[in-house]
Formats: sequence, structure tokens, C-alpha cells
Amino acid sequence: TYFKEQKLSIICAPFCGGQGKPGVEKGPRYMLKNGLETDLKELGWTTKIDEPLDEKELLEKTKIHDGIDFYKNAKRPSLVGETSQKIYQSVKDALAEDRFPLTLGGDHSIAIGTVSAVIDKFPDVGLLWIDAHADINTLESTDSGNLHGCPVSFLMGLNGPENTPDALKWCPGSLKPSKIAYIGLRDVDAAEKKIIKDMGISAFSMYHVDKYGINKVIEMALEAIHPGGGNGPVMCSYDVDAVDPLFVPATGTPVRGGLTLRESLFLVERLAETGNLVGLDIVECNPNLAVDDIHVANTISAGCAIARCALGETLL
Ligand code: B3U
Ligand code: MN
Ligand code: MN
Repeated sequence: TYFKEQKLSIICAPFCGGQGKPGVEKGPRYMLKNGLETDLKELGWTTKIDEPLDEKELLEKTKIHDGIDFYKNAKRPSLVGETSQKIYQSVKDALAEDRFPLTLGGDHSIAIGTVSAVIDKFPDVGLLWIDAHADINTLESTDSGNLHGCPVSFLMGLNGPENTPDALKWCPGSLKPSKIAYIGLRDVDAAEKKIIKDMGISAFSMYHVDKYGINKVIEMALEAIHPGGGNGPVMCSYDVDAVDPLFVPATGTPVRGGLTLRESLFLVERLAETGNLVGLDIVECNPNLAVDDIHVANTISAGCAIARCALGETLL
């Protein structure tokens, strides 16, 4: 393990400006209300909660930025840049204190901050991006203009300095294609497929999960980011829409045919088993999109279970 003591920071990232559906900013609050901090303490972690963002103020700002904060087709680049930089600083602070950074979203644009901070501390880190979507659209390729569909392109520096909004220029953009592996993909835009192919990024879609089984896919993904045995630091950015909407219905862009609840938990249990996990994001829980209370409970409890399993719950 990369952490001397069993300490962690729970970093709350209640941000919804990387997409268009309000409610996703409620993720951190709902997960904490579900008892996540107590549960992690019971696993032996010394916890600290970091709230670098003001949820209410940010929600107001998001509305104000609507329709005025634009960069080409991309929506609210200034707000996304400014917010993800705050999250970047929080993750850096956690790592500087030798604390495991667990970041609760919010939409997936906040991973521009989390992953950048983890790379600063562990330059050879491999990134596992668990998602139904590839989130690698560039400012050129995005159709929706939603920046939660673009974080990987910023992490990799694909937009180029001259084409990066000012508020996102802080992002080092140094992530190498060989250091990324996707698991769970099933809704990828044509332009994204081309980028993934051209850059040779490892991508394990649901097809591969069915073909090889989840354990083999995880091992292939680890080998891809750390050739020669799959050992080395791993950051996991977990979009809950990777999980099938039967189990996680309350999310902004559900896609059927996803990971079963057990596959989605096994994935992080397997990462915990390696002892190489150095950071985790759990993003895109949106309680507003639930049809009933059972939908909220299922979604939030799945998000919390991902965190607990990643942090050792099921290791005996
Ligand atoms: N690729 C599409 C759809 C999408 C990406 N991420 C989510 N949805 N959650 C886009 O908007 O870039
Ligand atoms: Mn997604
Ligand atoms: Mn995502």
C-alpha cells in the first residue's frame, strides 16, 4: 500500500455544471447521510471531511453561468475550470497529509481535478475509468457541449494550449494514453471511438466483460496500465452509470446492459486486494432523477458500497 496509516479524506464535490441536470450536486450529501463516514471508520479508517465547495452558492452560479459561460460549443468552461481546480487542491492536500483521497461527485467533470492531483503525487499512476461512457470528447468533438463528457481529453492535454479555456489552463494535461484503461463502456460517440483507436487506449466494453468475465478484464486492464505484472499505483474514477440502471437508476445518462451490482463491487474489491489503489472518485449519483424512494436508496447505497468495497470492506 502507498499510505503509511489508514487515513482518508472524504472530499465533497457537489457540482452539476459539467452537465445539464440539476440534482447531481446532491450526491455527496446523500452518500454521507447514508452513513458512509461511519461505515468507513468501522473499517479502520481515520476520516476527515473536506468541503471545498459551497453547494448552494455553486448551484446559483451554475444557473447564472447558463448561456453566458461558453467556449465554442462547451458549456460553463469557466465554472468547470474554477471548480475542478478547487477539487484539485483538496486532493493535493489530502495526499500531502498521506490521506487516501475519496472524492464524491457531483458530475464527472470534477475528475479533471482529482486525477491531475493524483498524477502530481504518483507520476506513474494508471487510471481506471469505470463508465458507460468514454468522457474523452474534445472541445472540437463534443456534440452535447457537456464538459462531463470531456474530462479525459483535458487530462491528456488533447485540446492543446491554444484551444483550452483560460479557467482550465491550470490542468497539466500530462496523462499518457498507455496509462488509461476503460471498463464498462457501452455508449461511446463515433469521434471518441476514433480518438481511443488512434491513441491506442485500452478499452474494455461490456462486450469484453461478457466475453472474458470481470476478473479477467480487471487483470487485463491492470496489465495495460502497468505492463509486466500489473503492479503500480492505480486511480479509479468510478461513474455509477457503469452499473446497470436496474441497480443504479438515479443517474443522468443511464444506459441499459451494464455491470451487475456484484460485478461493479467485485471490481473495486479486486482493486482493494491489490493494495495499489491511491485514489477513488464516485460520481454521477443524481437523486432528482429517481422515480421513487427505492430508486434513490438503490443508487445511493450502490455508490456507498463501491466506496466501502474499494476501501477494504470485503477483504478478510
Ligand atoms: N458522449 C456524450 C454522452 C455522455 C458522456 N458522458 C455522459 N454522457 N454521462 C457526451 O455528451 O459527450
Ligand atoms: Mn457515464
Ligand atoms: Mn463519466
